[in-house]
Amino acid sequence: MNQILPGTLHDATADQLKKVAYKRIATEEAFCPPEMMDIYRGLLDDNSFTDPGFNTMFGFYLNSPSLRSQQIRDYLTDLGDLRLSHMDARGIDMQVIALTSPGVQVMPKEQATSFAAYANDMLSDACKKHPTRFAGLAAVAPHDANNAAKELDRGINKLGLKGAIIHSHTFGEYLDDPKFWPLLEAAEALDTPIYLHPQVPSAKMIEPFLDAGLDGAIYGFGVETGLHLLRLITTGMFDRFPKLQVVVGHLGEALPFWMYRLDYMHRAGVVAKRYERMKPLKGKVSDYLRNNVYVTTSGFAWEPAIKLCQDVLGVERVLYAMDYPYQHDVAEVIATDDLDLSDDVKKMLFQTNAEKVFKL
Ligand code: 1DF
Ligand code: MN
Repeated sequence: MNQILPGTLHDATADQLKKVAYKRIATEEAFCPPEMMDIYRGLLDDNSFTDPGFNTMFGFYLNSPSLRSQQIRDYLTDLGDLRLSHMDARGIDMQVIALTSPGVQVMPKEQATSFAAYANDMLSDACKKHPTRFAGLAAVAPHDANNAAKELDRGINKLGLKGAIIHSHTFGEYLDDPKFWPLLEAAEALDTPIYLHPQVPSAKMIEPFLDAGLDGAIYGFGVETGLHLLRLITTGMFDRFPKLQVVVGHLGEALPFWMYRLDYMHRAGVVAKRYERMKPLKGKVSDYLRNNVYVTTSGFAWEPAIKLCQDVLGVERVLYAMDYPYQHDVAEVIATDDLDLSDDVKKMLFQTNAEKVFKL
């Protein structure tokens, strides 16, 4: 399979899509209420809010005259015909939609809590209007964890949403901090997955990424989010919440590739009692990756990496995702259709794994 570069294969068209024996369910798709664009504009203009990651990301998407920013602004805010027409043109039967990164996690606590509820109502309405095309994940404000737990319950049980979206760190803090545990506990009790989606690295981490332009989706996102997932494992969050399931995009943000070394060096660290926070776990790092983590193919229409994940995690743990509207080439859909996999495994990848994980 050849690598797909933006601009080269945008030319593939919908008529090149094959008729396939599965539904294509894309599981990491983003939206942004127009009101959140306004809040983000306010943050950009607020001199007392100085998150370098947010400023570079939304300085670009809100202010750049580039075609990419203009289109992404238009596509993000639509939950109707424009989105549906793009799905049709790319052969996507259903999107699992979530508030775009960083969601409410850059807002002050109270605003974050109320805006999450507002966005969830909006997304739930769109899903009810198009029940065969849209499913949604609930936004929550991790920095108000008790209310986040309540909002997740409302999202699942009242609004019909299918999981929680969390955009990695919240003001530089990670979900293994006990202050966030009520949210992990709620997700486990509700038997609903947390989608741990990337965010730009926090102020503490971003400097050497930013000065080379590597802070965003090219690499900083993956480093930040892979680190977050690994912290959840090594700090024992899955021993504490053994049924918790976390969905991670971009093929697990590289952790499946690292699996052997993570097991080896984690054990070396534990045996040597080198770190206070690296305690023995019930299982190996790889056991948690196989039992508590699902990965999606967002941004990775690439056979060697998809096959590695299926190999080391199991075919039931790898789900298709597109990453609309940040990456949505029909050529990538065709490439994923054309993977050298059995019909059964392809149907799991595109359809049935997502149906099980998100209870669609
Ligand atoms: C980008 C990509 C930005 C993704 C995102 O949120 C995002 C990007 C602001 O390409 O700048 O969520 N993504 O998931 O691929
Ligand atoms: Mn994404």
